[in-house]
Amino acid sequence: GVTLLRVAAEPYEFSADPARSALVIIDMQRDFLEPGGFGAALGNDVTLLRSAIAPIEATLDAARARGMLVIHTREGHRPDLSDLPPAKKSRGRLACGIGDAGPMGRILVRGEAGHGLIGELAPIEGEPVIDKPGKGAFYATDLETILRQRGIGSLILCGVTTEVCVHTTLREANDRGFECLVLSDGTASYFPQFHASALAMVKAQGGIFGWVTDSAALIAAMQ
Ligand code: C5J
Repeated sequence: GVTLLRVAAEPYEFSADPARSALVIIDMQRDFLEPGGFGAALGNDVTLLRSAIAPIEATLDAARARGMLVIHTREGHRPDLSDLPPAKKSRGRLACGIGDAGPMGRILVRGEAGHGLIGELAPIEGEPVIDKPGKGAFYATDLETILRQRGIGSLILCGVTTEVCVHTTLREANDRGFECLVLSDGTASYFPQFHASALAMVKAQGGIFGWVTDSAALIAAMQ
C-alpha cells in the first residue's frame, strides 16, 4: 500500500501520495529578490522576500532526499518581447521596466542574469524549469502536460510573491483539479499584509483553495 504524506495543516490535515506530489518553487529569481531587478524597479524593498529562502532550501533538500518531483518556474519574456502584452509592458509607467537594461541585464528577459534563479535554489539535473510569460505558471506553458505525464495530483507551492504569482498559480491549479498545499514561511511578499491575507484566503471557507502549513511541519511529515 501507499504510505501517505500526512501534514499538520490548516484548515485540517493535508494528505497526499508522495509519489503523486510535486514541490513547485515559483519565481525565486534575482529579478524579484535582488537589488536592481524588476521588484526593485517597481519600488519595492526586495529584502522582504528573503525570509522565504531558508524554508524553501530546507524543503527542497527534503523533497530531493525523498525523490519527490521538484519543478521550478521563472517569470520572463523572449528577448524580442514578442510574448509581452503591451498591457503588461506599460503597467506602472516605469522609466526602466520589462525589457529595459538594468544592472542585472534586461529586466525580466530570458537568458539575462536577473532572470535567473537565485544561487541558493539552483535547479539540479532532472528538475523541470518552466518559463512563464504570465503570473500563473499554467498560462502559456507546458506545466500541466508535465504534471499529467507524471501522474501528479498534489502540489506543494512556495516562492514569490504570495499574492501575485503564487496565488495565480494556486487558483489555476485548483481549477485543473490539483490539491494544493501552500508554505506560509516558504512564500513572501513585498507587502506583509498581502502575504497574511493571501494565506488566509487559501484556508478560509473550509480550504477553498487548499491548505496552509509551514516548512517545519511539512519536513517533519516527510521524514
Ligand atoms: C510579480 C511574481 N509579483 N513572481 N511576480 O510580479 O509574483
